Amino acid sequence: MRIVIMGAPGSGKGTQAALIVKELGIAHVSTGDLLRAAVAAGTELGKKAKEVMDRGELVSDEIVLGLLEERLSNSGMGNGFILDGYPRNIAQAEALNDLLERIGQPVDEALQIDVDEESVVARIAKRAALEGRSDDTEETVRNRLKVYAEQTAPVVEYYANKGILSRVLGEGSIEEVFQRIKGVLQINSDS
Ligand code: B4P
Repeated sequence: MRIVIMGAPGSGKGTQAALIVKELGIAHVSTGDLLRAAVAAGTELGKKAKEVMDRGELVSDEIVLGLLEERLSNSGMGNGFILDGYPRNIAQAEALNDLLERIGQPVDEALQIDVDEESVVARIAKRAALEGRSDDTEETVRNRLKVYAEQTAPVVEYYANKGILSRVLGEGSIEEVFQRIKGVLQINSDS
């Protein structure tokens, strides 16, 4: 199964992607994690990315596509994958479509997690207190939400037009959201 998971910052996409990966035995490909790894490694790319991430903006399409191509060419993709945090604008959606067509592995499912802004702000404030991620400050989060509305929300329409979009309510506990996702993906872990 090849899945794209989408949602506003704090909607729970990284959290739910990790649970889906465990259930289906597919690979978890998070562009946010790939970027944070580059930042932690102190590479030139990481230094450039950190400045952009700390402002709550999107890192350049070219950099992110390069990281993604590298990751998808690694082993461990045999059972499929879930893309978490990519695509984040229409140009990335089109680049992804071309890339996956080229390797004969098109996306089967696009999953959008819907959460209202108040919940998102509260969740990220909690994570900021626990983890201290440098892009979780109130000002940056506000900008991330703005960038999401302007650039990422149209990607939902892109997958709706392809006929592969499902929407899931992201309110409630992590487990409740996961049960909804399992329903949509028709995962039956009791069988
Ligand atoms: P990401 O790493 O994708 O960060 P995110 O949008 O905050 O989502 P994340 O997956 O981490 O959080 P989640 O909602 O699961 O991106 C970070 C930055 O990297 C971007 O701003 C951008 O600069 C850059 N970037 C990444 N991909 C890019 C791309 N393709 N192009 C360009 N730039 C890119 O969870 C948030 C919190 O909520 C967690 O603490 C979690 O525990 C909690 N939570 C989850 N579900 C919950 C629930 N049901 N109830 C209560 N809390 C819940």
